[in-house]
Amino acid sequence: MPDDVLDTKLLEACLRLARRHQGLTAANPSVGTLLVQFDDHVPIIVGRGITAFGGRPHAERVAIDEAGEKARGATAYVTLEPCAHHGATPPCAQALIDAGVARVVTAWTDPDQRVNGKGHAMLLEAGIELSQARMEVVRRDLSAYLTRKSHNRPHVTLKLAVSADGKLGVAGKEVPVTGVLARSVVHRMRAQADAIAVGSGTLAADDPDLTCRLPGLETRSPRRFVLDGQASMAPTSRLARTAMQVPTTLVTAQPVLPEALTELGVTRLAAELHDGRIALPEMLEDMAADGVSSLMVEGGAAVAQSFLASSLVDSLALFTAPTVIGKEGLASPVCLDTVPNEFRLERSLTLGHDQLDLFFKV
Ligand code: AOF
Ligand code: ZN
Repeated sequence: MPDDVLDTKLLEACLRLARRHQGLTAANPSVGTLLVQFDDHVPIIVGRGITAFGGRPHAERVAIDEAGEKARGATAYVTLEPCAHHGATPPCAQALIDAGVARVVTAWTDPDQRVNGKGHAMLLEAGIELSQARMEVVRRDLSAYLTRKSHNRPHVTLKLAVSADGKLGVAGKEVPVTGVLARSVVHRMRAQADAIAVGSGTLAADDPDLTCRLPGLETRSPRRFVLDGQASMAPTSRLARTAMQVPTTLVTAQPVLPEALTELGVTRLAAELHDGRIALPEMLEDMAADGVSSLMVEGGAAVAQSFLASSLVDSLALFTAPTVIGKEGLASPVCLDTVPNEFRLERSLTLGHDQLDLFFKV
């Protein structure tokens, strides 16, 4: 196998390791590291590391500790540039240098201002051979972290479930559009997101839970945000009643929340209004500052339209169902044949009678 192909395969193995802790490393990205010795081009893995639960220790430290003396002369494969800063832990670039690693292969640069090329520079200065692969699949996996660090806002996924006649549902009542398989995929997406947002109209019409109810993943429900300029959330709504179990925040221009909501544990995120609507860029900046790296937007039509119109959608999860809703339905801002040009189809899945098309902004 040519060496560059082997490098790619080993970075892909690091990526699979990193996925095990995705969503479990707080505001830190989940990074994967392999320390590899070569016996006549045959790789022998001497150390494995994943960013630990909660974000520390970092992946490189874990791998170096496992390898011990075998790290000397090894090649380190890392999904993200090793850190260069003295934060809660000493710099990983220095740890790799001290461990006597001969070569480092990374898959993406760390945009954290304290790193951003400095980790790579430290390795080169120490005489270590460095290869930077810039793998697209790694960028996808790290997209939440990269978006927050580079743009100061969470990565936004807009989820829409559209009927065969291009409708999202009916105003004021809950109408199931997709089937049970599609719904489990939505729950898995929720488990992978830090937060979920809906408009107050969706809340009033559907009284949703917005939790992950997949067996074994019940504790992975994201934080819930309701875009509710007037703080009109009913204290009897499911979200309000379960706010003590799953953090629930009203994004509102009202200076204080009604006491009934505060008593139930609902919190407030102060919003600015532009033309009577919540200013999304400022809201996203506040969410990012609060550690939200990935946000799933689940409805309704007006909220979806606002995110699209502000160019704040990074990926689009478009579920299409054979259900026909009819004239009284609310038109979806996007259907399969009207996806804006800036989105590229990444993957299509058949889910029973429904279909999921996943798009990423190019
Ligand atoms: C690495 N390896 O496994 C991870 C890194 O608060 P600290 O000190 O833990 O630093 C957080 C930063 O560390 C984070 O913003 C990112 O730049 C880097 N994450 N770096 O070398 C890792 N998770
Ligand atoms: Zn580090």
